[in-house]
Amino acid sequence: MRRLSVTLLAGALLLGACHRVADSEPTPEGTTSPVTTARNDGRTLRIFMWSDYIDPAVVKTFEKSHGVKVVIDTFESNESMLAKLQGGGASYDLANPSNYVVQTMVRARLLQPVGKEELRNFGNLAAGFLNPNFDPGNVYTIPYQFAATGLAYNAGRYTPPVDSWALIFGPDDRVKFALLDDPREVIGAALKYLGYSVNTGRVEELREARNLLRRTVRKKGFESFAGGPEIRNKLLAAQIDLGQIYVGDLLQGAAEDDRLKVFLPREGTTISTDTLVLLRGSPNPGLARTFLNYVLNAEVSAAISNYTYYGNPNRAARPLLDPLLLTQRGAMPTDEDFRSGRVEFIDELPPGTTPRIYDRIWTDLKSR
Ligand code: SPD
Repeated sequence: MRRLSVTLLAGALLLGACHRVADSEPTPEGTTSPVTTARNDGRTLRIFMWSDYIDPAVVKTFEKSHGVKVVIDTFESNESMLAKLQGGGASYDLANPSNYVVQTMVRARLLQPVGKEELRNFGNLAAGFLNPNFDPGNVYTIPYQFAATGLAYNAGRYTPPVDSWALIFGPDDRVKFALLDDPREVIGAALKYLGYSVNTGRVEELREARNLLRRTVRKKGFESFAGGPEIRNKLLAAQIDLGQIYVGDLLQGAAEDDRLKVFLPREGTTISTDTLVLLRGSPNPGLARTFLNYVLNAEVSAAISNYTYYGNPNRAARPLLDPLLLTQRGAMPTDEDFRSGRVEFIDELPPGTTPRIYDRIWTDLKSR
């Protein structure tokens, strides 16, 4: 069931102006293309996206139908994405930030309105994903996909005795583990283990989390900080016992090897919604909006999630989704998880000292 046929898509496409362009191979995902100059020829769409986050067949279909080339460069954390965009030198049309950095991007004047009125398929979105607190009125974002973050293992190598972050943060030093190379996820996991909010601004709680994390990365079993797909690959290769991972990334691996398992630790965990945004410096905003409308199409949206195993915000896509996505093998948070605060959305930290404390904790950990 890993790949929903993209032939479904053919009838769904807007067959717009068909320029003939794609005479060179698309840049493979997982790399950063060397070309950073803007090409405002209306025929090249450049997207900066989380890795392993789109069905390549969907991209190919768009290229063919529109006679354009789509170049996808990838990143592994919001912070690295922001650093690249704020550093200039890269010209993308679309980017893929999580909810909690959207307002940072607005304040940095990196975004322009997506123009939802022009997106015919905008109405396909489920009401719960409209008008979010991080973007009132959906001026700058469309919701793309979402998932909680869990702990994963390869049952062929290791079976966890408990469903707890204690496997990593507790005193046992025999377990070999990797953590996400993602500050809010790592600090958030420590905060949840300690019984605090993932968005806390309390200095005492953050100090406790920092001390716990310092001890954790000094453990013999700590293997590395890595991106989600890299952690999946380490689990597939049985190189580690446990990995902190975005659930969708793990399920992509479980489709290849059903010994890969994931759970949401009992103390609770993080969740975020990833969005698509139109960058202010977009060389091809018209083509970018055509692509946004394309991914909002029910068949396209379902094909993307059926490939990536991430949660899907598109109401019209729901009947076409692999039923597995509705439960993510027990790793989809329930209403009760949200009500009780067990699973918490990562929110933007209020400007001021708190973001600097998180930054300092992260720099401290990474330098050890
Ligand atoms: N490989 C896709 C990863 C998607 C990650 N979602 C957001 C996590 C925010 N910390």
